[in-house]
Amino acid sequence: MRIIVGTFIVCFVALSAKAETGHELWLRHRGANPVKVVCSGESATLSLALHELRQGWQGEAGASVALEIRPDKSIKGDGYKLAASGVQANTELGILYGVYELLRRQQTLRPIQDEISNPSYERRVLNHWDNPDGSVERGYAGHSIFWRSGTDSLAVTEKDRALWQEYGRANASIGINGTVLNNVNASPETLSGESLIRVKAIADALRPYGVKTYLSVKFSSPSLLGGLKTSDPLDAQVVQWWKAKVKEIYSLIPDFGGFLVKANSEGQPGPQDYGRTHAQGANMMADALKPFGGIVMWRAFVYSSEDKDRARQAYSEFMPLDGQFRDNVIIQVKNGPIDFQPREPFSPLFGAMKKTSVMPELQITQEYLGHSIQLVYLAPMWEETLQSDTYQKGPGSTVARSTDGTLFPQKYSAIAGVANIGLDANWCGHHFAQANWYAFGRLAWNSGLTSDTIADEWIRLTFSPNQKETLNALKSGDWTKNFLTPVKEMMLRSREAAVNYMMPLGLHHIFAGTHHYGPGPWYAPKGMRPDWTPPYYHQADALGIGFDRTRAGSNAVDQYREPLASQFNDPATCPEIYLLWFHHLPWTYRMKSGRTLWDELCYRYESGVLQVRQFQKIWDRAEPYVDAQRFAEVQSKLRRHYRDAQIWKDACLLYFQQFNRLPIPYDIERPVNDLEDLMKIDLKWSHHN
Ligand code: GCV
Repeated sequence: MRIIVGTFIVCFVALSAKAETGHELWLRHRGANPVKVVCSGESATLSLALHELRQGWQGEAGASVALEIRPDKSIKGDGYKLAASGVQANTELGILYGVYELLRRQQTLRPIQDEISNPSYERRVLNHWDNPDGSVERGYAGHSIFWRSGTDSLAVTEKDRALWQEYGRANASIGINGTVLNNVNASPETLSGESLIRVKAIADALRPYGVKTYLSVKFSSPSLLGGLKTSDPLDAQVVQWWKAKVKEIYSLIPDFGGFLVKANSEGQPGPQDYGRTHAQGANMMADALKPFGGIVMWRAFVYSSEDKDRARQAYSEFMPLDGQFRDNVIIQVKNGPIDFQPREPFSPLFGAMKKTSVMPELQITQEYLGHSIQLVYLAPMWEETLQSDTYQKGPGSTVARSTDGTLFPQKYSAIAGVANIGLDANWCGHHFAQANWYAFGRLAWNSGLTSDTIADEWIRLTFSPNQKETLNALKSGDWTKNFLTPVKEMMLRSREAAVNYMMPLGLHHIFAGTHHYGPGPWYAPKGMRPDWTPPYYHQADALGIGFDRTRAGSNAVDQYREPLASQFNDPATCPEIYLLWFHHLPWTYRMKSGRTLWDELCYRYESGVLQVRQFQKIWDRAEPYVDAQRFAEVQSKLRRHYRDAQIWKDACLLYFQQFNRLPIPYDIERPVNDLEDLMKIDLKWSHHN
């Protein structure tokens, strides 16, 4: 009889968990205790802080909390001082951030001690690659939350405003304080008068949350929108056009953040079209923005088809310009030298540009990491980049310290993340992709946080049971043991698993063309630029595989500071995770494991696939602790994730085997697909989502 009763209770707990769409993100309502709040001031932002406290207070019922704006030199920018009795800050926004941290501590059952928290980066900015028609470049979560097509596309509705407020709140809760509303492949129409009215409405909705708006601009806007004969940055009329446009923007949005620019990159116009440098182009815009406090985030994502190694190009083009940029220009550099691959060494520009402000650009949207189909937690990848040592000012010159103003004087410090947000009910397409938005914000605030800590917090906030339902489960440690620990383990292993089943040991860019979802190591349509085809990157032939970037090859290694350059140059000292990034090696090359390179590749592909299989088991065991809707949605995605990981392994091993004609080690599971079939299917569209 006892057993029957016990079973009944477990089922009841699981079934009673209310279905959740995921729309509430990590900010789920959980019923609050009454709290008395004393606040030293009144404003829209402070009202939000008060409201959040009253809605979310999980501390002692009837406790008093003081929110106090009082100058304190040890608090920087919008940082805050936290105590059990309240929050102190220099700014209103600091108070709001402190309140979110206070509530987060309560919800994640972590102690509140007297402490100061200051942001690592001053500007923590999302980049939306959203187009004016509402489509999102590399977006996998539905249409844009800012733009739409149709005749009344620019009309602002109450529904729009409500959604933008929810978006502002989510960002504020993790410290994000800026957003670029449109694609870096920008349309000139973004700067039209009608479009700016909509930008103003968005800025108004986001302002109380401390989220500033920025716009991506097309360099040739003076000609395309303004009707001028040229967009030459040194032309007086062009200079005047930008000044007038900037003035118009600030008359509508007095706290506008500034411009993001993709210039002379992938067909976008830029100053080089007029024989000018990136510095001349960026400075012209910076001068227009300066009187209003605006900045220019100028991207270093440039490469041409002529250079023999794409990985070298941003450095070659930007290093000679170091020191030539205005102090309100920040060079925005992708984490790696190529393009957001599952694994890249850090970009050699970090720490190398010493007289110019530099900011990292991370990609939250999973363009190269399984879209919103695969469960891949990206914080370990970002942690890897931010903590990489550039050695540019001696040991300990990490990418984080080289960009946050610690090592080099920067008037502004910033970090950008390409957003994974759309109109899908759960915002990000995959419930676990929300963790990547969350992790970006948390790392931008504190680049020293570990991916483990962030995952722990996120799981607790996103999945912990509602108070009434399973408080007992939480107290008994049951939830921690059976849900938190295994799910966190799955998240922490997921990025390495993806590297393994997609492109281990430093392989990169071997995706099927255009959509970058499935494998396509063979993809090389006639006449296509070689650097847009995978064979350019893997260089497989009968003898070996990998891109030779050593001193005997393209010499990309010498863009790194010693001791890294020599370390990367020698296969014996090059970390194996980057081996085929820097070296072309024989298939029989002996790895540290004792295996040949070919055998090691086979093992890596196999281990990636097996890990995803494990993820399925972990998730299925978690069923009693998750509401039915989110459980089923994640379960279904994991099934496809596994199938697609298997396809990655089969496609890559069978394709590379054509060159080396070596057997796949016999203790490895045999491929279950034929190469000729795999070469015909388009993985992205061959399944239902
Ligand atoms: C917005 C890659 C992506 C493009 C993207 C580009 C960029 O090439 O595939 O979609 O364009 O990077 O970052 O500018």
